[in-house]
Amino acid sequence: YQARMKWFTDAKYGMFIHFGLYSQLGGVWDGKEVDGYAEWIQSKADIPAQEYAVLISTFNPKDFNADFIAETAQKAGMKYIVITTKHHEGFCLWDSQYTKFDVASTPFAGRDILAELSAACKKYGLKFGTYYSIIDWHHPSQERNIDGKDGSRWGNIRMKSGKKEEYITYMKNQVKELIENYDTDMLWFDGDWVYWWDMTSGEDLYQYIRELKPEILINNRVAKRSLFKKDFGTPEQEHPGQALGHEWEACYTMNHSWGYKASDTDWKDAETVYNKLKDINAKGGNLLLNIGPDGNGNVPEESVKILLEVGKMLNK
Ligand code: FUL
Repeated sequence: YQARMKWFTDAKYGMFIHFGLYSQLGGVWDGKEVDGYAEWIQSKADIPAQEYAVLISTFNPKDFNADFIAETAQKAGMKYIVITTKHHEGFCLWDSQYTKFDVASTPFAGRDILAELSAACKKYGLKFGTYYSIIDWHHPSQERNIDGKDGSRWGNIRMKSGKKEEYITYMKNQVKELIENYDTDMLWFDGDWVYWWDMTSGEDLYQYIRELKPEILINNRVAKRSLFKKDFGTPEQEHPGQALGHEWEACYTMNHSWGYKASDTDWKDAETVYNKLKDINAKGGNLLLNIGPDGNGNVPEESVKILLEVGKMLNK
């Protein structure tokens, strides 16, 4: 455990990238500003899945520049990058042979975002990680919670009876693609809170991945994060006030959304970010700091500025 964790504990600072179909919307649906995280817009605005899925016909982030992103991360003092390969919306950022709801079905087919980013990470000496959501608002195994019994709308989307095994096979096949085709160093799961995902499912998935790639790192959201401590904890938009008995990584946004949100210009300043990083590191944690490229693939200028300023402060 210690040996495979070494690069992570040494790293201290990494970049999170939230990128998906939602990036095109920038937090606006039907001409209206939608409250909350921009990557949650399908749930927040209660958009029917079929209507949302049309967004694949316009996904064309031609300005996406993996080299620029990795170079910026490196200049910022970051040592790894984690990108959302499939967020709750279910859209896959790579050409997966297990679904058509992927980048290969968009005008951007032909370019391989994950291959470009994985290669750029190698070029700049960064580790490469992949976020993968357990809940999936598009997969046919799951259905929208209409009566509200299991919680709020799409968020706690229901598993259809008898469909869980089929979905687990889908997840395992996809995770295998991420490992075999993109040489990912870390699997960053999310959505483990949903009622149908239990410890048994989480531990089984963890074991499956561990055997596929023994040295890979897996976050605690693969299972129930409050119970599961391996390989590292994932406090979100907050962090513990003291060292914990296990490894952890706090993730934070620079404004108030993970996915690109045009209206959200309330950025933390460089000093705030720097102090957060130092405080987290002093307590034994890593900081995973987010950027949300827009639908064209451009990283908001303000966030690039903050990253580079913090990088300069670290170099002093
Ligand atoms: C949360 C997700 O629901 C958010 O959209 C975001 O990805 C954050 C890092 O994790 O649980």
